[in-house]
Amino acid sequence: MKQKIVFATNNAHKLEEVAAMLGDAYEVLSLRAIGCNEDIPETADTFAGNAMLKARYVKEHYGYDCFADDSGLEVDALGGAPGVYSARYSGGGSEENMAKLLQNMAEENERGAQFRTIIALLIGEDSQLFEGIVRGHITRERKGEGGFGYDPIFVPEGYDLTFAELGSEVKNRISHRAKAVEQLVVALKQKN
Ligand code: ITT
Repeated sequence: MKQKIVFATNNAHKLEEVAAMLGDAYEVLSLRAIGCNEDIPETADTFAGNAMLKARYVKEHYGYDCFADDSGLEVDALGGAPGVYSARYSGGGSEENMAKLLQNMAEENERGAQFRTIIALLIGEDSQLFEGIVRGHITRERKGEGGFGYDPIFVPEGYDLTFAELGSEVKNRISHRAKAVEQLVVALKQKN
């Protein structure tokens, strides 16, 4: 029988990526699937803090074992910004976020950056954190239609194409989220 686990996210792209990574052994339930339609507060100033807030909220209000992902893009030349504020960087959506980032980087030749995710897992009384990082660089213009968020302006190390151009098969193998989900799977297997 498939193991059911709740992923405390409102981001359909994250849900799709993680469900693909976890494969057939797991049924990943969305917040909507458990009747949670609230916007869970993300008031911490670290990925770990926010991931734990989201997971705890679901555990406390809905009683499910669950995991949550807090993630973002950290740009070296911007001192790690937008970081934990990646989703809210411009006050608009992904297009506006990318436009603001490209503008802030217009005069910058040092273009190193990384995506980072922290996954918080709550099972029973236990909590665990898993981290995944993928290094790369910021392009000068947006390229590709796949993925979500900042994918069209991020080229992972060892590739010449953006995550949006590489497509989900490659991204789901090498991304920050893939690295954290690998550890999540090990932990879920141990708990089972
Ligand atoms: P939940 O909090 O409901 O999970 P969210 O989109 O608000 O969804 P975050 O608070 O973790 O998620 O914000 C992460 C933002 O960082 C996300 O909106 C994207 O802009 C960016 N991001 C994270 N992972 C990404 C990825 O794999 N590719 C591109 N952008 C990503």
